[in-house]
Amino acid sequence: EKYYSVRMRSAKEGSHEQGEKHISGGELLSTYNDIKHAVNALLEKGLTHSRGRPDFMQIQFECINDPIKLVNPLQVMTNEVESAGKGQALARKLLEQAGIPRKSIEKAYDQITEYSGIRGAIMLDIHSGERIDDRKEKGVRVSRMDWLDTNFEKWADHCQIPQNPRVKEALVLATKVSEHPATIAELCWSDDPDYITGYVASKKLGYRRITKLKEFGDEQGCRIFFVNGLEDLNSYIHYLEKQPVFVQW
Ligand code: PML
Repeated sequence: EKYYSVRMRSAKEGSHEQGEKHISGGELLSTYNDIKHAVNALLEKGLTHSRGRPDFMQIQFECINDPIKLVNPLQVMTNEVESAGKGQALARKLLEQAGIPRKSIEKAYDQITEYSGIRGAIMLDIHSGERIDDRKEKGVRVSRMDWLDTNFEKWADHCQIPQNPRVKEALVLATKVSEHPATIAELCWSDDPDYITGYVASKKLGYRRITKLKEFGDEQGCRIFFVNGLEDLNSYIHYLEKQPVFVQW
């Protein structure tokens, strides 16, 4: 069956220095008959957001010609922490366990305020700790991935994980990203001021949720992919943006 990538992004007019402010985004894969439903789901998502009311929204769909790759979801574990400080300390420890040299983790954290102003994801080399993508303020937007609701619900039931669309989306993205052999780990937390849980994910460690990685009210999000042995940056970015992936349990 033919599938379509359906994407949404919304933004708000910013101040002169800042340009527009990103509000929200969304990615779905849909059959032709379901496009109406998909567009509506993304419209709903973009209309109500804690980051504010959008002044601008774009929803688009396009057909996918490449075969869709099926991947198993990462295993999920939740770590309860008392404070953002403890959460970030745990995140660093997990990144080290995933195979990133401590020096590079420290270097990444030295730049973290700069990185958290970026809309999409950024890539850091695990040995140098330096940013290696060339996407500046925009970063990279991972796209063309989804998980069919019925299959997700069965999985959530079985693993006793609440059927939260935010967790689903983040897990789908983390699973796709971790599937590429150059990805060593991902570090992420939301730019939603009302949502403070984030995660470290890797093929080796699974999807490790951390219940507090920032304070409520903080609108700085973060999404970093730590990569190793990248032969071709463009083909890695192409995988993230274009390779269609269905998570399937
Ligand atoms: C986001 O909302 O932008 C990212 C959310 C990451 C954490 C989701 C979870 O609770 O597992």
